[in-house]
Amino acid sequence: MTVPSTQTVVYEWLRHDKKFPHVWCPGCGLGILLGALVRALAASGLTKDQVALVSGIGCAGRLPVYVDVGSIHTTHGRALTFATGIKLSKPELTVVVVMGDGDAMAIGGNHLIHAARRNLDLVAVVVNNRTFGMTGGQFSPTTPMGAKTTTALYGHIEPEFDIAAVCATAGAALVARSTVYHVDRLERLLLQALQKKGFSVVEVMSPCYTNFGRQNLMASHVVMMKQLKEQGIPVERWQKMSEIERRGSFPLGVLVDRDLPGYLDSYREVCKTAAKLRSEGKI
Ligand SMILES: Cc1ncc(C[n+]2csc(CCOP(=O)(O)OP(=O)(O)O)c2C)c(N)n1
Ligand code: SF4
Repeated sequence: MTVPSTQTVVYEWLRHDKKFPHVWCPGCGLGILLGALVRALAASGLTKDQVALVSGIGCAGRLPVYVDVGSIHTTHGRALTFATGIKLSKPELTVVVVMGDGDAMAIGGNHLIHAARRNLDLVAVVVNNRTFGMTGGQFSPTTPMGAKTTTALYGHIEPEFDIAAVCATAGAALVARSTVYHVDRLERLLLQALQKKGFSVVEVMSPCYTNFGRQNLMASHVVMMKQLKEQGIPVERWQKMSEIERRGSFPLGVLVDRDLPGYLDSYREVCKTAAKLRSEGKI
């Protein structure tokens, strides 16, 4: 397959003449994710009318606004419920859901684990900047213990959720992780998720200097990017490391890839059975 040039992708896939400049802070990782996502969409061979983008509320939730496909910017924590409805009524669409860690794991945590359990054929992109970025840097379920936030001035006292591990345990078909520093890997993983049948989760570690880095006395967004570069270890290498060596780092790449029965197939069977019984006057 020919990979289109970046310029072609930008002109074809972004609402470049309508929605820009974007709202994100300088140094935010969301622009890098946006670039990687549209390049992966272009490389997937899908046309724009075959894709739907869904998001909740938050800085990450703004992302679909910039992409020139059918998109819906819904309510905080409920993006997966809208995406489920879209997929059930239009199964031919590739439905991509973009959420922040607060959106996906706090208010929307319930929906995330059940979407994974059902193995709905959706792509969930969870941007983990370890904080509630849009609302000013409150702690989220992925804020590391000890970190300072506007709601944990003396250091956060809760342990953090591992998004990828939660989704893997809940039953997702594909679970992958990258950072916005590792952009080539991110693009490849997004493409793999787009092509996977079943519930695919891509966790994207991304810096929020404005509302997380500054509170934790990091000198700049560049320092945060360097930290992501060092913390993200390819999973093949990470598996060979000892517990001590793993401290402070996380694995990158495909963490789970399995074929599982999907909700859509079972749902179609139920619809067929119901239609048959109705036509026979049995219900
Ligand atoms: C039902 C509801 N509760 C709370 C809010 C306020 N709110 C808007 S964005 C947000 C947090 C966003 O954090 P996250 O999902 O991590 O995304 P980020 O902004 O960091 O990308 C919250 C709490 C809301 N809009 N709706
Ligand atoms: S507040 Fe944080 S997450 Fe939101 S745009 Fe700024 S840097 Fe990005």
